[in-house]
Amino acid sequence: PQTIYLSDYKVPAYLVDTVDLRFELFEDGARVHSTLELRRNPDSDEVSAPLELDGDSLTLESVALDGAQLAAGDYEDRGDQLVVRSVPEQFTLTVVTWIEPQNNTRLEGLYKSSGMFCTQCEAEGFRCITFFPDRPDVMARFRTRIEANKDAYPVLLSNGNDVERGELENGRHYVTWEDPFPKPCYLFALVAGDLVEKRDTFSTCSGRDIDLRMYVEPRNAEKCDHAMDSLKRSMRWDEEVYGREYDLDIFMIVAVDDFNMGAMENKGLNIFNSSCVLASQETATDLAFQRIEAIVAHEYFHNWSGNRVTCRDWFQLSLKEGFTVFRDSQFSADMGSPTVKRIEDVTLLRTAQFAEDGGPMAHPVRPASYMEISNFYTLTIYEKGAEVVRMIHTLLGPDLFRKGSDLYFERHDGQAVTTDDFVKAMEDASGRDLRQFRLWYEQAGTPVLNVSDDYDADKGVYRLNIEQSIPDTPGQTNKKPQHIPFALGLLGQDGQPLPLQLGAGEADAPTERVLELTEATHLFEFHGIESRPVPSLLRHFSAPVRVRYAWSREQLLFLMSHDPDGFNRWDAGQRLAVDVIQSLVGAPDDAEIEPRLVEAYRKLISDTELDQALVAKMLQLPSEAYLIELADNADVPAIHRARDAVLRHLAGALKAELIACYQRHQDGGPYEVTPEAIARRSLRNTALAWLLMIDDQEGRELAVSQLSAADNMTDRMGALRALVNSGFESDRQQALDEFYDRFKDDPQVVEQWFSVQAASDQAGQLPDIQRLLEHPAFDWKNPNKIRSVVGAFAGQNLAAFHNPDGSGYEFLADQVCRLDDSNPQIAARLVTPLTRWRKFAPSYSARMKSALERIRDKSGLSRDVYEVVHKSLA
Ligand code: DPP
Ligand code: ZN
Repeated sequence: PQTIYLSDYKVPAYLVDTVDLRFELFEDGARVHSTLELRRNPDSDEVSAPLELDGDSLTLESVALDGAQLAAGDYEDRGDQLVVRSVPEQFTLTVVTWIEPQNNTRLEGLYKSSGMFCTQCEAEGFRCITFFPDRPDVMARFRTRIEANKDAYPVLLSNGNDVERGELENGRHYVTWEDPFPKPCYLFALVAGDLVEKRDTFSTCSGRDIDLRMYVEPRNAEKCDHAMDSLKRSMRWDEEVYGREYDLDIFMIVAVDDFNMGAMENKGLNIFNSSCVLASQETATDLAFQRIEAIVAHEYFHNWSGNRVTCRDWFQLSLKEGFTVFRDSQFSADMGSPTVKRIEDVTLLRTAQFAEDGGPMAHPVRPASYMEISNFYTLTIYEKGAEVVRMIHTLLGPDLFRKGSDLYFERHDGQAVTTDDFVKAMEDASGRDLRQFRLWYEQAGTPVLNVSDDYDADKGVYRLNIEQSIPDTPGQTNKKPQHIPFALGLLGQDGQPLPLQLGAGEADAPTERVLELTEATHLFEFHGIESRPVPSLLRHFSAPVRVRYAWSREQLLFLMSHDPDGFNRWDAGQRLAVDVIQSLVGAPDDAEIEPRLVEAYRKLISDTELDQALVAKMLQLPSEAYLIELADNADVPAIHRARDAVLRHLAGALKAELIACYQRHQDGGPYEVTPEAIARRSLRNTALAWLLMIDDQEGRELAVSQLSAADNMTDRMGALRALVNSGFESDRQQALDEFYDRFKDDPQVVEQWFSVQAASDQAGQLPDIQRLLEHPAFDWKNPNKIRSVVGAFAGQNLAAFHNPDGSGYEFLADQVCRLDDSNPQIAARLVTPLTRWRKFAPSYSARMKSALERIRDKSGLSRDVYEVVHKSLA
């Protein structure tokens, strides 16, 4: 496969003004009539370039230029391109293609999912529908007529407004849609199916009424309310916080079961993976409720950050994704607890994005090259990209940031632009110089800050020395220092925040500052400090960096109970737990476990003053994945044993407190999805999980009765998970069987049922996983099922996946090879755990490498998997 470089970017040779599409949908295929109004791009210097349109898996039926059919010699069908050598300055091209949505297992372009037709065009799916300049900087106005059998497909949807509908012969009908906003073809969407409609309205800030509609399969009719409410909250929030009003008169959301991604922001017609939009108290956990709210918001926010202003090319993907993730995370913070949301975001970033940034697929937020763009929908583009925008927000402050975003939207509305244009707007609106800051977009790798300090009691001066370095990543060495906002505070011995005087005698010094690091080393002196302070570093995780500082356990315990920054309180607890667990890896079974950790947790569990949502987060031990990320030469089974030993020790020592906590948080009232209620359920289910870790009889009884009494999925799943992970084998099996029996007709719940087993070290050993793959509810064509079994096993059941005999690796390689032919995007994602082979102890890493080599040697490997495997082995 070919590598595509950012430095080769050229403006398109031809522009498309309008696209007129007519879809004839049948059971054995679809005929697509496309009429394009094209003209040469005056900004292109390729004055005599032939017209080249992208295509993929298309059967070409005819081509006409300005109404005259072209003869075979007048054009060339190269399969992946349709080339017309000589065309006038301005012309109409009509292309008819035949496609087979019913056989489309890649789920790119037009395909069928549970009997309905739907599309996924980002990034390069539109070329699987018709020949077209499939690049985001070609923006056109679309008109789409859909024709299908009326009984089977009563609902026919596309982008924009429905302008015409009517009956056709043979029981067929049609609807025509017109989208007044020019858009790139990746935002095109079409849906045809037998769907029920849920309606609502939203009044915008300027008083326009927007028609909101959700389309779902009839069995899901009762699972739309949460998404609809989330949509209205998002629309209001975007008006209030960013001054962005919705533009069309109608906004539609469709749920489909088979979907490669989470959701897609097609103009006026968002298409969602069912698992990211459908929810009811009975079937969705609190986590799912929160995820749905965030994803609905994310896709809605794209209407401005993505659709009105889009990307010039796919190297700029983070322009829309980083900014939109930042926006949705601000929104979620406003809807719930900002501290808890920050903890969740940082957990994901530090566990998974840092791992990506330290691995063979490391790439900058704005990559310089790729083979297959689908492989670049990554944590770096999304999550690190959002952190980069957050740092601009921190450096500018909220008011100047808002000025900058206003300028960005005003200046670039209707354009396809670059990350540089975004930064430029922020610079122009604020007057700040962000030249050095731009390195965040260009340099890959997670910066490391080595922090050391000393205290001069005679002078009352506390010195902080900060050294910055950025590790090498594939293709990048000797990196330049980046511009890093570093928020900090200092705590006095009594736990009080100290004024941070950078000059001696500075009056009214603040107790928190954002230091700006721009050099390889900095020395900061804080004056008027009367005794050695405890530093609270990188508050709110003000930059996506690793901080190394020799914290003592005393300091961490102190921060855990005194830091006014809730995020850093949590972080101190995590660091302490990491330190304790790390010291036990490979230690004898009877090694002593830090008694102060037990006391700290005892205090936490019984703390009814502190925000209970924060307590719930603080009680979660660092995950195995995070411990692996922090380790060199990781021995996963040893890490797993050490973490388990700590968990069991805590559970044993704190049994009385856990039971009291469980009882204190028994919910009397009706089910609610508020931050307080979510925290209560989370605390109760954590207590239960811990009790079952030590096979406690009382815990077992609580779990069994919670399972039968629960009126919501969070509690049901909490009890089921606790039993599945316990040693009570017969309860486990009975609970799983009854659960399945009750929910077998609900795919979203069956997915949870699969993953609770696949992720469990008790119920998810390799033979169990093999059995799940044979289960009648498993479906190789459905990405969610694959993720909930194969993905959960390799990504969450880490000790089983890293079985020393290498069987987990071979299993994953088999599944990747099997999927490579049918759905390469999903296959390439599944490879991820193997790509990290260099992280692990030699005997593991050799086996991982050989599994990768086996995938590499498969014949007819897709471009998607090829890129990931070759880069990982390089
Ligand atoms: N653009 C989508 C999203 O992230 C991904 N398909 O919302
Ligand atoms: Zn997005």
